Parts: sequence; C-alpha cells; structure tokens
Amino acid sequence: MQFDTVIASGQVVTAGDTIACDVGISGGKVAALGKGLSGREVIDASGKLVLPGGVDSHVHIAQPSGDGIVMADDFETGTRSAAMGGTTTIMPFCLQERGVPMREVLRDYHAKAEGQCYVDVSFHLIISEPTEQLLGQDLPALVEDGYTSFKIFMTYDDLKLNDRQILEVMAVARETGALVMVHAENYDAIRFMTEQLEKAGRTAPRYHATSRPKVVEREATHRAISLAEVVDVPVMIVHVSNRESMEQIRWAQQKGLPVLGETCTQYLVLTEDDLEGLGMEGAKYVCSPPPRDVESQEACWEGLRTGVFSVFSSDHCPYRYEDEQGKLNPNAKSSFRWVPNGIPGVGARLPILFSEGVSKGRMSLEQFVAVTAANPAKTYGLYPRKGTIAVGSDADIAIWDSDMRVTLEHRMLNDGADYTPYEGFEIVGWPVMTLVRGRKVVQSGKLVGSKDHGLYLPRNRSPFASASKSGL
Ligand code: DUC
Ligand code: ZN
Ligand code: ZN
Repeated sequence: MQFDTVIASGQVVTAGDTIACDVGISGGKVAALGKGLSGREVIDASGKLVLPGGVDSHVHIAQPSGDGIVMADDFETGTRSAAMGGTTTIMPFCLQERGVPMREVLRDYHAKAEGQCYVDVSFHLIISEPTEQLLGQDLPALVEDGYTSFKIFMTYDDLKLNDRQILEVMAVARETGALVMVHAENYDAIRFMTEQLEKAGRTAPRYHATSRPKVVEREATHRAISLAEVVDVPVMIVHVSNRESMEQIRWAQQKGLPVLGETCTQYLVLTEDDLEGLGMEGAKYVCSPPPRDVESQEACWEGLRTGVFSVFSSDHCPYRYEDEQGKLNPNAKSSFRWVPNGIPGVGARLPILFSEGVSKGRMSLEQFVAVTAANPAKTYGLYPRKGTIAVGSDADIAIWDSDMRVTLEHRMLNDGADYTPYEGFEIVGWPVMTLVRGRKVVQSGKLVGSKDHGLYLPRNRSPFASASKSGL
C-alpha cells in the first residue's frame, strides 16, 4: 500500500509511549504506524522525534482590549507563529463585550478567522454578562453547537462576575456539560492595592506585580473551587502562577473534587524582577497573574510533574511594545494600570518547555506530549482527533531535532508583536517541521503552508465535564 506521505525512521512519541516506527499518512489522517511503509513522499525523520503537533488551549487573538488598544495578532499572524513553534491547534477566546449578544460575537470571530489560519482553530467563550437570555437560551444552544467551554473572570472592570453570577454560569455548565475556566484573582483587593500604589506615586510597570500579590490569586482560586463545589461542577483554574494557588488545587484534587489546573510558560521561566526593566521596558512582561519568583517557578514545575497541572498553555496575549496602541499607549506612563495585560508566547511555548523541561531532565518526552498536546485535546473535547499520533487521528505532527541549539530571537517566532519576553533564551531542541493534517506548514524555519488550510473545529464536551453531569 502506498500512502500519500510517510514520515520514516523517527522516534514516534505519544503521551503513552516512544516507539521507533514510520508514520503513514493518507487523506490528512494517520493511516498506519509500522516499519518499512512506502509513500509517494517520504520525509526522512531518522535521528529525529516525531511528536503530535501542540495543542495550545489558551490563546488570545484579535481580542477587543479597550479604548485605543489593539492586539498584536490577528488569525494570520497568530496561527503562523503557532506553526513556527510546532503547534497545530490553537484555542482562542471569543470575548463577549457587555451588551453584545454572544452569537454576534461569534459571527465576528468566525469572520476574522475565515481563510486566515495556518493551523486549526477552536473557540472558547468569555462570558462577561450572564443575562437570562444567555444563560437560559444561548449557552445551551452554543454548547450543542460545539462551543463547549466558557471562561469567566473574577477581576477586571469590564469582565468581572460576582459570586452569584459565577454560580449561575457554573449551574449552566453543569446542566449542559460545558467546562468552566476561571481567571482567579480578587478584584477588590487588586483595586485597593492599585489605588494605594498610585497614591504613593508607585506607578512604574513593576508595580503591576505588587498590585496583585500571590494572596489575591490564592484567595480567588480557593473561592472558585468552593463555588464549583457548591454547584457540583468541574472547574479548570487557568494560568496558575505560584505554590499557594497550586496547593489549593492539589488540596481540592486530593479531596476528590473535579478541579483541573493549567500553568503557562511565563510562570516557569520569568519572575517579577523582569518587570523592573529600564524605563518602561518592564511593560513587556506585564501579564496577569504576574510572574512571581524562583520558588514559584519550582512550584509550577512540581505541579506539572505531579499532574496537579494537566495542561500547559502559552496564554498568548500579545501587544506591541513600541506602539501607541500597545504597551506604550499614551496612558501607560502615568500608571501600570493602563499597560495592557498580556504577553506573546504561542510560538515560544513548546521550544521553551522542551528545552527547560525535557532537555534539562525535568520531565520525560511522554510528559511533555501529555501536557502540551494530549491533555489539552482531551480536556476540551478534541481527543483523539488531536493530541496524539494514532491510526485515524489527524496527521498533525511536529518533527523535532532534540539536539538543535537555538538562541531565541523574536524574528524566529513570526508573530505580530515587536518583541518576545524570551529574547536570548538558549534553547536545546527545536521543531524543524510542522504538518497540519498531513500538509507541511513549516519546514526548516520557513513558512511553507497556506493561510486557508486551517479549519475551525467544533468540539465535543469535555469528558471531565460530562462525567460530572452523570454523577461523578
Ligand atoms: N488573562 C488571560 O487569560 N490572559 C491575559 C490577561 C488575563 O488577564
Ligand atoms: Zn485570564
Ligand atoms: Zn489568557
């Protein structure tokens, strides 16, 4: 039998195993795993690792960001950067601005994404205004249509839900089998701290981190877990930055509660000191929750290694630095409060975790695949189509050279930002080829795909969420 493509003689890694074999691809799917396969095109992967393409389940693309602020990536640049870094599926958020019906929000996002994606894309919803119409009619229908996860915020003026509203959204999630993702930081404490700092003239970017200390995250994490327990619904705590919050999740898991956790690149390799910068340079690292300290980094590694965090994401949320619509907008100098929150990372996520995790012996290859591809795909209802290399799965594959040494430069990431917070990082291990459904999208650092190849993916319900519905 002749396959369309054979990836020959590599080490094929999944979340379960590493096996020396060829991968036969036909019709964009993995059609066979075995030795001596023959194909119309043969890609020699000898000496290389053949991994499932990354699934980045937490990215922000073309998201409304407030007056005069524009996100650095649209779907073309965001998906291009994902592919450069070995990621083949991304899951951006469709943010509901208050007063706008969710269906309208979705129409806009779909229009922005249509024909502009190098990799596959699926959407979470951000709920900022849980009206009766949304809770009673729209969300149940949207879950049926494949929008099976919602993010809610416990902070930010324009997004924050109060505890009552959080309970109401969670109740709908329980009814419909959707998965709730929570941004856990205490709104009032952050406002209080921000006002105190501003009064004291402490307005530089570094005070962003001072204004949201670990305790505001730990308190909100515990509250989110408790509210989910009241409703009896699973919950995913996203972008966890430190030990205290990680330990809230571990405590809940040990109690048998269906609580999931996610951490991100910045919490493994950046610290609050990066916000010091010279002048306004610290704005490049302003994100929420903020990066913490070396002990927090250790805690996040521990959370990944021990399974407290099952998902590792980029939280790619890019704003240009030298830009009036970005980090250096006209208000930013007057206070950190006006520096848009978020940093780019969709392209750097996998190389950094590979280098810091696998190459430095902190995690196995299989663990790397689990937290970057298989678990996000499972958690959000895309598995086994995505996140593994198995017969019948989409042939989304990244071929890695585990010995390749790269000094990271922003230009390699090919996103729409004008910097990377990871500039100059010494990386060992690099994705040398990315295939999406059998088609090459990146080869040797060059974009060779086309932006109409990426598909929109409606999703199944999370197996974690459905399990709870049936009485976990
Ligand atoms: N939350 C995110 O998930 N991303 C960036 C900013 C934020 O607050
Ligand atoms: Zn968030
Ligand atoms: Zn985010």
